[in-house]
Order: sequence, then C-alpha cells, then structure tokens
Amino acid sequence: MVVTRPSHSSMPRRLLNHPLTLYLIFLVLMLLKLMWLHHNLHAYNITMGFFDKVIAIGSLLLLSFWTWLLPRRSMIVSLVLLNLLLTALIYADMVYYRYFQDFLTIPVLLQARQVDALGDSIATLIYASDLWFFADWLAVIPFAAIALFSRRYRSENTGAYVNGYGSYGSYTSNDRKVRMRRRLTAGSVALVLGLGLAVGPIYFYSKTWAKGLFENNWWNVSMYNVTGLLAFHGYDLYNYAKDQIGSGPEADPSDVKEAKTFFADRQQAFTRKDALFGKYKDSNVIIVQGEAYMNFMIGQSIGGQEITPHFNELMKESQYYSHFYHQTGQGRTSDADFGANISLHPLPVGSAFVRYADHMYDSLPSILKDNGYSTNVFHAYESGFWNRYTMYQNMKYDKFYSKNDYVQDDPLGWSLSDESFFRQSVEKMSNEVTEPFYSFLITLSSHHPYVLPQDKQQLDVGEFQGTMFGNYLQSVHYVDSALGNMVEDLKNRGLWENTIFMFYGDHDNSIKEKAQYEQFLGRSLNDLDMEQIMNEVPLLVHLPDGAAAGTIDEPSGQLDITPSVLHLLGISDQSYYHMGNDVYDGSSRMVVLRNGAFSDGTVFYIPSDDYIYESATCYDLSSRNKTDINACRPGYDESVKRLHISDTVITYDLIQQFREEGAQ
Ligand code: GP9
Ligand code: MN
Repeated sequence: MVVTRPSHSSMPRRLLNHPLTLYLIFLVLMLLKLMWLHHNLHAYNITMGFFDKVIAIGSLLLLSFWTWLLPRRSMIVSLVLLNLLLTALIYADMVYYRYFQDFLTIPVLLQARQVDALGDSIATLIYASDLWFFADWLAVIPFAAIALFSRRYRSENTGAYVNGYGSYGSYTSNDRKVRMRRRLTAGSVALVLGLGLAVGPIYFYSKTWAKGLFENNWWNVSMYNVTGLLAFHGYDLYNYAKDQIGSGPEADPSDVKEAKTFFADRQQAFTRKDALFGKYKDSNVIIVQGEAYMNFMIGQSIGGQEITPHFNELMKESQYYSHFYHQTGQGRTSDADFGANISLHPLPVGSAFVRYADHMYDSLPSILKDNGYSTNVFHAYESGFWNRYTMYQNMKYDKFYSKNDYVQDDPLGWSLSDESFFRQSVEKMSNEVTEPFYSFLITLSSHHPYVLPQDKQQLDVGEFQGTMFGNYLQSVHYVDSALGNMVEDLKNRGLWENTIFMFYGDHDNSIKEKAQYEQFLGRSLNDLDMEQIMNEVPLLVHLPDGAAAGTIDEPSGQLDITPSVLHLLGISDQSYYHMGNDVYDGSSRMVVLRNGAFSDGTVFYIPSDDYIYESATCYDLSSRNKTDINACRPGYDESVKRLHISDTVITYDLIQQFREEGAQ
C-alpha cells in the first residue's frame, strides 16, 4: 500500500518538530550558555571572538552529530540529555572557576580534596541569577517527556504513523531507506562541519600564535583561550585516557637501570659528617622564592643608593651563596619551585607541575610533614596558575594560601603587593599554623615588565630611568624593602630565632641586552660573565643563631635546597630520590643547568645553540678564559647523564616504581 505523508499538524508545529529546528535550538542554547560562562569568567585579556564562537559551534557539532543517526524520538531525548549534561558541566566549570580561576579537569575531579575545598565557600559561589542558566529546562524537559511518551513519536519509532484522521498506516521499507539515508547524510554533514569548524581553527592557532601550546601548556585558562571550553575538556579527556589505557608508555629498561644505579651510588656516598647535621632539628623553616630576583645586583648601588639594602644587611649574619644557579626551563616559576622542593631537574619541555602533577616525588613538604611539621605554601595569585593547586596536594602541603585567602588591600601588578603578601602570610603563620612549620612563599611584585606605581618607586635609577632595566632595579628595590619588613615582623612575633630562613631568586629577568649590564656594572662582560649573570640568583640562608655566616663561593643550585634543609634538620636524605647536592656534607659539587650548561667550580661549560659538544665553550674559572673543550668532557658526560636520568624518573614515574619494587 502506498501512503502519502500525514498532515495532522499545523505548519508552525511541523516546523518546530522538524529535526533541523530541534537541532538548531540545541546548538543555539548551548552556544548561549558557553557565551554566558565566558562572560562570567571576567578573564583578563581573553575575549570570545567570532572564531571562538565558530570553534564552540564546531565542538557542539562534534559532540552531537551522532544524534542525527537516531530515530526522531531518540534524537530528541538524546539532545535533551546532552543539554542537561553540558549545562551541568558548564555550570560546574563556572562555579569552580569563581573559586579557583581554573577549569575542572579529570585529575582534579579525582582529587576529591580540591573540590572539597570549595566546602563552606560553595554558598558564596552560587548566585540567584544563575537560575537563568537552567531556564530552558522548563521547556526542554517537558518537551522530552512528550517525545518519550506521546503516541505520535512512539509510533514513528515502531515504523507506524498516525495519519490525519487518527488511523494508523505503516512506512514501506523504501520509506525507511530514504529516512535512513537522510539521517546518515545529515549526521555526516554535522560531523564534517564540526571537524572543520572546531579542529581547523585550533590547528591553525597551534601552528601560529599559540605555537607549542599543546606540548607546553602552563595554564588551563590559556588552553581554554585557544580551544574553548568543550575542546578543552575533550583534550583533557584524551590526555587522561592516553595515560590510563594499557600500561602507558614504558621507559627503556637501560634507562631505568641507569637511574637505579645513580640513586644506589648516591645512597652509598651519603655522609653526614658536618657539625651542622641536625643542629637545627625541629626549627621552623621559611623559604621565600623571589620573582626574577637575580644575583648581579646584590651588593650593588646606583647613585650611591644600595639596590638591596635589606638583603645586604641580612647577609652579614647569614650564609650567602654567591654562585647559586637557577636550574629552570620553560616552566619558569614552577620549575624553580620544582627544583627547590623536589630536587629533580625541571623538564626540557613544559612544566613538570603541569605535565606530571600526579607522579610520585619526595618533596620537601611531604618529608617534613612525615616529620611532624605543618606545611603551607603561600602565593597571592590564581591557584590554578602553573597547576599549583593540584601539584601542591601531591606535594602534601596542608594548605595552599592563594589569592582568595588574602585581603586585596594593596593591589600591585598581577595581584597583591609583596609587602601586603608578606604581612598577611606572616600573620597566617603566627595565627593559623602550628609549630614547627615549613612555609614556602612565592613573591610576585617584581614580575616582568616591572612597572611599579609612582608611590612605590623609591630608587633613583638615574640613566636607566624609563627603561625596563631601570624598572627592574626599581622593583627589586621595592621587594627588598618588603623583605626587610617581613624580617622585622618575624622578629616582633618571636618567629625569627627558631626559624631557618632562606631567600632565593626563581629565574632571570628576561632582559638580555648585554650593554645594559655593562653600563650598570661599569665593566665589559664576556660570554662567561653573561652566562653567569643570567643564570645566577642569590641564595641567602639565615640560621636561627646567625651561625656559619659568610660568603660561599662554590657553585650550588636550586636542586640543592631540599637535601641541605634536611641536613640542617637532621633528617637523613639517604632513602630519597633527590638529585641535588647537600651543600653541608663537605663533598665537591657540580651544578647542572637545564640548558645543558654546568659548573663544578673549576670549569664552566656553555653549550652551543646546536647542542653539539665540540661547538660548545669550556671556561677555566680561575683565569675566566676559554680553555680546551676537553677539560669539560667528564663534566659534560655527567651532566647529560643527570638530565637524562631526571627526565626519565619524572616522565615514567620511576619513584613510584622503585618504591613498589622495594616494598616487594
Ligand atoms: C604567577 C607567577 C609568575 O603565579 O608564578 O610566573 P612566571 O611568569 O614567572 O613563571
Ligand atoms: Mn617567576
């Protein structure tokens, strides 16, 4: 029997029931919600432009193209379910962002503590106006219910239809084929369009202005800026699946063996002969990591004014490491933190904080926690930056005091002024934290591009006025005065005498023009001078009794901090997987930088841009002249080996593996 199309519905109703209309409604609703989310983020410098909307539509098509392949009723129900799920996801992201200035990721969801941390705050993060976000559900859910239970949709699914007079007819197999072909075509068009609209622009960005983003992401918000929310979650899911499926990538057995031997040798060589071992057992430990705080301006003056008067004053009763190197790579501040608190080399590409936040490390806070310390980290910026919130849980800090924990009473640059940051942090240390404590503080006021408000500019930088170099000096001078206040504050609160206090710089200031340093220092500089200037940051160690003060000229580096702190506290470093030196154990030491340069105090090796050993330069540190490249050969082999071992340990989570093997 040949049947003609039933005409039981009015024209507008037919139009509304048309799959394309329903599909477009779905797309528009979800796009509006994504735009609403974006508007709610108030993300600095990030706009949702035309192409971002194109990417969003493309992502929605990719998420929903398959609904076209379903019979009408199932399509409607699927689109409504997708709406519910995506709305919930977008809203969860919105609430999470309000607190953490970050987006949800699978590792975060698996770390219940992070979401728990919202705890009491949750009520303050949900606004009444958010109800509008769900307003469409009032129409969408009843519509789905009708589709589910009404005779008309149900009958269509079973191959029957209700004709205009209420009687039943049935589709021929030919009709069904035509409908199937239509669905397939529509689904394929949606898929292809989705790929073109979402993947196309993202791919283009990743090859142009966002080059390296996927290999080297530093903040989920930057990733979101390129991919939009849905593709961001897609990428997160992909990364998670990649790590979980199968046993994951396997390390080369010879690399594992090399790492094992290295740590076994290190254990063997462990000594504790220095008189300082355990001398400060159970003291508090405060470590301040200063943003872009370099060594070249320590002890220097401009126009008769000291750049760092308070640091210089502290030096008199502290140990000052005059050739202390930052060992950071692309992960900048997070790399300095990683090197200092984990004592492994930061990665050659990206930040270990971002890439391997779920791997096992012997972090300083975790060791101190095991030894009865309260461990806290303080940084008055967005907690998601450099993936800190996630990483700090892995490192076993009791609490991460981030931007939301500070009263914004003196905004400066990216965030809060260091002066207020120090004041509020010390307040928290004395009121909220039990002793002994380990406090790790990360400053921010001297961040590139170093512009300070007029009232905070206390240094006359003379000929450097108006230059970035001048602004840099100005900002470190400001941080130095904040540091002076902090020390006073600690003294007034009775926290200075029983505390090991350390201050070191995280990395260079990214100002690379040699002429400026020559002008400032009043002498010409060779390549060795410049390499040292750009890689040396100061380390100051104030021991509780001001003991062992003086300048230590032997090389040392950020990786040395954890083993050395443990030495002072009398905690054996022997069983931990650290690669830094213990500066107190009396052994000679070698410091390897992430760019492949190294120094052992006798020679200084500067790699060439092509990383070929023969084209590099080896300096004799006693004459400060170039010497035969072979003088650097043994050190070069050792440094290549160390960097490789460290990379293998981090990438393949070898500490976890070694511990498991040890437990068997
Ligand atoms: C922000 C701060 C700056 O939290 O760590 O990071 P940087 O740009 O120096 O790596
Ligand atoms: Mn930094």
